[in-house]
Amino acid sequence: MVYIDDVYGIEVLDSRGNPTVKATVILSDGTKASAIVPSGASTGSKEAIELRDKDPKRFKGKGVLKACDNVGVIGNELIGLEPFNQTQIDRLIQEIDGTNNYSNLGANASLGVSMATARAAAKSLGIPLYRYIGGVNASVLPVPMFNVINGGKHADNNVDFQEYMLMPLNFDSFSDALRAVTECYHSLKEILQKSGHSVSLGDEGGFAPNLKNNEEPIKVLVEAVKHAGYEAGKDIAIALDAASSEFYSRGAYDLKGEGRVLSSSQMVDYYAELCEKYPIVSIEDGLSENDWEGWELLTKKVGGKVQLVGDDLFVTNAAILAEGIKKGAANSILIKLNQIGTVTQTLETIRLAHKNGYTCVVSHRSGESEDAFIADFAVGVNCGQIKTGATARGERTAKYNRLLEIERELVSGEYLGKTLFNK
Ligand code: 2PG
Ligand code: MG
Repeated sequence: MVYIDDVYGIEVLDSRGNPTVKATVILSDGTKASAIVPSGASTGSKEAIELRDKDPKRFKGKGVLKACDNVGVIGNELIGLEPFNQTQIDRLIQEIDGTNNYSNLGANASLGVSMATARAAAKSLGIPLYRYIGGVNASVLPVPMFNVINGGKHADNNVDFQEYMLMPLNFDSFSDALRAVTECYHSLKEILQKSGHSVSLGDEGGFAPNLKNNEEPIKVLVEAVKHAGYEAGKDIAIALDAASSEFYSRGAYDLKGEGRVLSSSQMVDYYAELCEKYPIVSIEDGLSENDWEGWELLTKKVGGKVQLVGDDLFVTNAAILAEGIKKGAANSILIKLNQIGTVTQTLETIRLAHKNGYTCVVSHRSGESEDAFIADFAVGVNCGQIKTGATARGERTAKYNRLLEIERELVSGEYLGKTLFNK
């Protein structure tokens, strides 16, 4: 029998230079595997708790030494157990914490152990992580939501919407699709440079120029797609993450970059208008996590033809997603493991979404690391979409490069871009 022999956590750094948890699991057969937990900037208020030390003398209070200790606390209860029953391990982690949002031990501790255990189990069996997660069924390479213009909390510019993304649809393989959007990224850089804009990068590898308003980046993207030799709407479509909870205050949407404040229904009309004018196939967090009525309205108005993704709204939480399903809010969910705290709970949320016809988009956080767990995870759950930034900055390319390797391994892996939005 192979069992868990040792578990420990160390404090490492994420892509913003903030400390984060790296958990390591060692098995009795000598297998050693680690996982690094990511961290968000525009977080949903109901996310599982990220434990920070709050010691002002270290990393301006952002240290995670307590969470690293808690990796050991969880580990003590796991030693002697087989690593292959992920559900049992994750249930135990939930029990040890004893709350429903990891406010005791921290979701950075729980998730670190959960991911490192899955990785150790796969390694011990000699199979890739995506195969361990998805079994023989794991075969779909995800369509990237490729974030090329960053605004909101992820950049130092005047753009209110957080993410302007390209989705390569009309391609036969993941590698062709990735090449195409990367070519658009380079075209975009040229266009921005020519018009005198900054090409400094935001947190997720996209450019962060100051532009006239929130529509301007969409126009520039359409131009970049054309410049790279592709057809916007046919080959490559556009996706947005407004992350609007960040600019929702006192019941309205304060578009500071445009100097206007919109009501919820005006915001819905604004999106409907943008979808008429541009080839937009997906909008994430178009409305605030506290504006359920707005979500219902938007879903009624454009949900028939546009993917509406709940991120801050659902926080990868099955109970909150169930509410949304009942209300008819959104038709898709963003999947971030650290919003909920374990691999098993994440898989439960994905099952609930799929059962109810909601699509799932596996996602990075704006604070990331070289860990490419989500690349394997997206293939393992066959969800068909991944959001992991631009092909710049090593923590983003780590995921794309891992997917390229998986594509090679799968040989007959499917890329479903052509059918994703035309079933
Ligand atoms: C989002 C994410 C990732 P953050 O809002 O979707 O792009 O950002 O990790 O800052 O929450
Ligand atoms: Mg988001």
